[in-house]
Amino acid sequence: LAPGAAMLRGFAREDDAALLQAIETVAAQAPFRHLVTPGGYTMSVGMSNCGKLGWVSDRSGYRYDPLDPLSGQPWPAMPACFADLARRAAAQAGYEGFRPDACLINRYEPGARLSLHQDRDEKDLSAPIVSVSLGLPAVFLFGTDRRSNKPQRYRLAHGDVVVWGGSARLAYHGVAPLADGEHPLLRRRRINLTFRRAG
Ligand code: MD6
Ligand code: FE
Repeated sequence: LAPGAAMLRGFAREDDAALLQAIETVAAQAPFRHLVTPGGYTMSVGMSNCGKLGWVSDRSGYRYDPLDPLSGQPWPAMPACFADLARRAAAQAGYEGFRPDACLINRYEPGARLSLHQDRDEKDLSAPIVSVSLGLPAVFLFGTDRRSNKPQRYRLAHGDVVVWGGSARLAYHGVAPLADGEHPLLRRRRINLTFRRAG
């Protein structure tokens, strides 16, 4: 993808059943919801979190919060199969010792998209981000650290993992509107897990 960023095709494939089971358990406690941006738009992507910290947005801004604002309770613990996969993927990409404390779970239905953004709410920008794609394929837009540069497009399919750090850490990126389709495990959905060291 770029210096500091690696594409691990199919890396999560053999864990898909365990991951989907764990996602269901998390979502039973912390349901997917459509957050509102500081600008007042409702996001088309449904979001939940697990781990010590969860990424949330509302009219007052973006932040990592130890509590789910819907329930007032801590986010569900990070399932062992999540943390283990993230650690192995990071190591494979050259980032040894990755211990994520936050996992954002994004759910896309046909038409849902994520506009170009930088991930810069994390305290320690030297840790990588590990991103796991499940279900319907998506077009991932990946630019540079300047919003005005036209992004490259990459197809992300079920089981693909992107590890992203170093000089790519502040690249602008997004997801094009999800095309409709039918996935054997996830039907008409895509789920993305992004693991971070946020605190
Ligand atoms: C997604 N991913 O693939 C959204 N951010 O659904 C992200 O926003 C992202 O995949 C930072 C690093 C990797 C990512
Ligand atoms: Fe991002």
